Amino acid sequence: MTTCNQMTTQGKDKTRLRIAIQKSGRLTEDTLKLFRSSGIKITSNKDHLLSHAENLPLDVLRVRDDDIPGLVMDRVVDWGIVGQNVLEETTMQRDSEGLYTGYNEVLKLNFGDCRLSVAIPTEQEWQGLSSLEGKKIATTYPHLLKRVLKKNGISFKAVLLTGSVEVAPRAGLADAICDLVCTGATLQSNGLKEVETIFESKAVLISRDQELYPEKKKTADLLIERFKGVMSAAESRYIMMNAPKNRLEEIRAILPGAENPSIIELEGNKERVALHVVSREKLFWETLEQLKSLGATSILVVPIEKMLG
Ligand code: PRT
Ligand code: ZN
Repeated sequence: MTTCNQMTTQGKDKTRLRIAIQKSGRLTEDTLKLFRSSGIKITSNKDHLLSHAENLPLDVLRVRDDDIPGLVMDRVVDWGIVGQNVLEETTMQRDSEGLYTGYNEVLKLNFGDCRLSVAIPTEQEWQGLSSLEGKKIATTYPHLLKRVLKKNGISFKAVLLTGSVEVAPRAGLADAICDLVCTGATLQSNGLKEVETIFESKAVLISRDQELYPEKKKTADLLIERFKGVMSAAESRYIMMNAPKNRLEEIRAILPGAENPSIIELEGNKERVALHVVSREKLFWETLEQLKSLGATSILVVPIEKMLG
């Protein structure tokens, strides 16, 4: 186990980039997957607060997600990966306490998507935010909720809960809730309906509001490029097909986000060519069916593992 002393010493390290990630929760698996895909090998004892990358000057601090914005703002770590919901709420909380709230957003990541919404019991009527006037609302995000309701001139009483917010109305603790929603299944199974989204969120990579030492900056720049490469590869596909020469224009027009394709002659066939292309957008079945109707055959769509440049 890492001691506080060790941590302080590491904090003064001018060469190893230090990043805080969620120890165990909804962001953990995707964060570790992003690291793996970016070639970061970390010693994987998840019970240790601090792990070291084996192949890069990078240290990973595993903490509760709520602590991540503060660690970045207090400059204990260089980088953090956290949901925008927690980041925004913590910023407002720290502001109210007069604490420093500086940070930079480095990258929006392609996971952790959710929304903060108001939900009320299914049988109740909803006439817009004014229905919340004077009501008790259970939430983990009192500042985000207050910001929106204040803007709309609505007063309410926040009931602060850090877990199981969705049971509050049934337990008689609140009239409504304001909680994170992804699929909506949790609300539904608790007899609640989503009535208003007040904040959209995804995971972001943030950095401390201070120039990094040159060696750390080198690691940071390298990782930013790799993270971008991993994310754009995740969306991209390599598409191959044989196509009639006289329909090439139409075929190119329906391929989403495709750069200049390679057109390759087919041995013994003057009317048809092989077409290879990287598409940087999501490809739907409908597009493949359209390609087929334009005479394309042997259509192959292959995922891309890594992409640079
Ligand atoms: O222990 P620690 O404090 O680190 O974790 P935590 O329990 O506070 O957070 P965790 O792991 O639940 O979520 C971490 C982050 O993931 C959140 O701050 C969001 O940025 C993001 N995220 C994305 C979500 C969800 N989707 C989500 N669906 N966080 C929570 N939920 C919960 C929500 O609170 C509700 O209970 O999932 C339930 C709703 O899900 P659906 O799919 O039924 O709508
Ligand atoms: Zn948390």
